Amino acid sequence: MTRLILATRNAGKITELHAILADAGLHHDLVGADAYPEIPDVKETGVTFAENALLKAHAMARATGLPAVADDSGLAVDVLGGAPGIFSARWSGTHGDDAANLNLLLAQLADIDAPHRAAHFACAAALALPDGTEHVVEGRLQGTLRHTPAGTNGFGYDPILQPDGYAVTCAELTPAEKNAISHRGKAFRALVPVVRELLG
Ligand code: ITT
Repeated sequence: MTRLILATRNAGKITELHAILADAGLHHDLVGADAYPEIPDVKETGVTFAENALLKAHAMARATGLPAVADDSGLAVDVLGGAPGIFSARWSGTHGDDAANLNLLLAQLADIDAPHRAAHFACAAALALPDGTEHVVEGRLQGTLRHTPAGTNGFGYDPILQPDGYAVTCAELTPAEKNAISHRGKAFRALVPVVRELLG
């Protein structure tokens, strides 16, 4: 079975990616970046989700000699001109502090009423092979930001993003319900045929 590295150390993403890729019929040996603790994190120097996803996938493919997929994702808020965007994981200054990031964003938007609270999750899904072959696709989930968090599922900004057409937040959806409509689900389902074509 071909090994495919999931080039991320974000536990929330890894859980979702296992489910999304298995549901899409990809039966490769999926291994998270945590299996390679000696490989340093790549600096996210790109200015788009696609650039950063490719950076992460190429770094892992080069270091392991194995094909790798990576996810770069975030929350883009209309009234903030698309921020936090690629800075979503480090918005409060501490990388990966989900609670601090969410609370800072809520404080910044405290005076903004519902009609102006549109936002979307974005995800770039990249595949890189050790020979430099690459492919990247993107997915989005459009919604509105709540004033107070609700729900305990998921991770990151899930408790405050209410998808359009739903009365609950992403953190109140089951994992399967979120994966069916999410930015990550859309992007990685679009990447699966490319993985199959290149890896068999
Ligand atoms: P890796 O680089 O190791 O993959 P990371 O957490 O640093 O992990 P990103 O740079 O792509 O990943 O940042 C993604 C951030 O965007 C994440 O920390 C969340 O705050 C937010 N985010 C992305 N997808 C999300 C989702 O499905 N639900 C909630 N928040 C999400």
